[in-house]
Amino acid sequence: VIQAWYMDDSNEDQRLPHHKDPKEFVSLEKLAELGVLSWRLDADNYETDEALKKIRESRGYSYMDFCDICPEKLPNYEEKIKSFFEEHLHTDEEIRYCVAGSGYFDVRDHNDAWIRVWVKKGGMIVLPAGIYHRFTLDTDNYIKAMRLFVGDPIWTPFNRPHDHLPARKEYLEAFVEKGD
Ligand code: KMT
Ligand code: NI
Repeated sequence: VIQAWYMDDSNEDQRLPHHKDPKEFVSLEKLAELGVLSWRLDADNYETDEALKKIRESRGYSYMDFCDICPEKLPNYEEKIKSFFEEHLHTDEEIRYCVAGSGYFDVRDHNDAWIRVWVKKGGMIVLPAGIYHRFTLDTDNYIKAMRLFVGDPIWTPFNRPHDHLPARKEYLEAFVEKGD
């Protein structure tokens, strides 16, 4: 339910997979080194799922809502789709649990290369505070994601460059090896 790979650098439709030729996959362990955490959960039973409950309790994810991304349900759809795909960071974790559909969360690696993380039904990911990233739907054009947060949510995106923010500095100190 979660696969990741390095992206090519073509300017084709953002909803296409953008694999390199040959394909270059990225392991979940490598993602974890960048601070990107992931789980596989039972999306048909999220209301009663003990595994989800444990993650929420241990990480303090008290807030929860859903984001349904389709033209009928998301106000200002076209505008939002565009802004999700602007490279940005947040001052807090971005936590998304895909309960239906699928989408691409692109994250920058240590060398500023794009890694495309394909999250499908049952996949949950945490992007750490301060990582540069962006989001797009894939060609299926639909995702329903649970959004989690520690306390009152702050969704503000800071478009790149925002390197002076404490969250950015702390991210680099925590997850980018010295001298890399
Ligand atoms: C974000 O912050 O990029 C989003 O909320 C995208 C939609 S969540 C699948
Ligand atoms: Ni974001």
